[in-house]
Amino acid sequence: MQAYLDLLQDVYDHGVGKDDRTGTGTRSVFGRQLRCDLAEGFPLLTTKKVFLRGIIHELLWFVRGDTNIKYLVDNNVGIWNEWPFQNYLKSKGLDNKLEKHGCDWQYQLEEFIGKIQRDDTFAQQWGELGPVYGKQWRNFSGVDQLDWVINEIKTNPNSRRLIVSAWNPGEIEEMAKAGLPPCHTLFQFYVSHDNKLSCQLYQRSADLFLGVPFNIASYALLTMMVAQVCKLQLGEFVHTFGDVHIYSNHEEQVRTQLSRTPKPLPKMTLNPSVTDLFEFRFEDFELTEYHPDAAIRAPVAV
Ligand code: DHF
Ligand code: TMP
Repeated sequence: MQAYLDLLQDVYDHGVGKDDRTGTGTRSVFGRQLRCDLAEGFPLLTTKKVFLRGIIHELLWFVRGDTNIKYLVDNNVGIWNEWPFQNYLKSKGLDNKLEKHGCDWQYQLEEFIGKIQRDDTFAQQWGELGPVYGKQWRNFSGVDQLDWVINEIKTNPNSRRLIVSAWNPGEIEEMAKAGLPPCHTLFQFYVSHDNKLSCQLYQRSADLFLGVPFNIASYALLTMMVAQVCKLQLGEFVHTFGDVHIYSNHEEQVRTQLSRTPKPLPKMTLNPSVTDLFEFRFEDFELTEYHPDAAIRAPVAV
C-alpha cells in the first residue's frame, strides 16, 4: 500500500489543475499503474479506516447483476445514494433549490432513502442507476461475462482473452442519465505457469482519495473469489489508471493521510466451502488483523 501513498503524493505534488464535470476542480495526471501481490496480505488501506462492509456488499451487488440501490440501502450501505437522489430532485425541479448537504437536502435525502426501503414500486422507479456494472457483467448484449470468464479460466487458462468489459458504448448515454458511466471500465485475468491468478483493471477515471481505496479492495476480493472457484493460487492485482485526480476539496484530507505511517496489511479469508462465484454471501468474508488509523471524512463530488 506504500505504492498507493506514493501515487497520492505524486498527484498531490505534480497534478495539474483541471476543471471537471462536477464543478469541484481537481489536480490530475494521466496514465499511472499500481501493482500488489495478493499473497502478501489483503490490500486494504491502513492509514485510514476503510468501509469494508460497504465494499463487500457493493461487490456482491455487482455479481448479482443488480443495478438498483435498494439492495445496498437494505444492507445499510449508502455509497450510491446520492446519484438516484439527484435524479429524483431534478424530476421535482428541486435540484437547484436545495443547498447541497444542507439541512433541507439532508432531510429530503433521508425521506428518499426511507421510501426506497419501504416502497418497492418507488424503489423500482427511483432506485435505478441504469445499465451499470452489474448489468454489463451479467448481461452485455445477452452475454453473461462473469459466467463466461470463469468457464474460460477453468477450461482454457492460457487464453489471452480473459476480459470482462463494463464499457458498452451503445448504453453509455443511458448510464450517464441515471448515474455514471463505468469508472472501472475493463478487467483481464491472467493465469501464470504456476497456477496463480492475476487481474488487471483499467480505470478510466479515479478519485484517488475516496474511490480508489474502495476499488483496490473490491478487485482484490473479486480476484480472490475467482481464484477460489477456479482452484488457483493468488497472483497480482495490477491497477492501471487513466485520469487520476485529487479533488480540490480533499486536499486537507490528503495531507492528513500522507502524514500517517502504514501498518502491516490485514488478512482476508473466504469461506472455503463456496465453489460457485454466484453463491458467495456477506458472511463468507472474514477480515482479521486490521488495525487502521481513524477514518478521514471527505465529501463526494456528484
Ligand atoms: N464519484 C466520485 N466523485 N468519486 C467517487 O469515488 C465515486 N464513487 C462512487 C460513485 N461516484 C463517485 C461509488 N463508490 C464512497 C466510496 C466509494 C463510492 C462512493 C462513495 C464514499 O463516500 N466513501 C466514504 C464514506 C463511506 C461510508 O462510511 O459510508 C469514505 O470515507 O470512504
Ligand atoms: P466522471 O464520470 O466524470 O469521470 O466522474 C466519476 C468520478 O467518480 C471520478 O472522480 C472518478 C470517481 N470514481 C472512482 O474513482 N471510482 C469508482 O468506483 C467510481 C464509481 C467513481
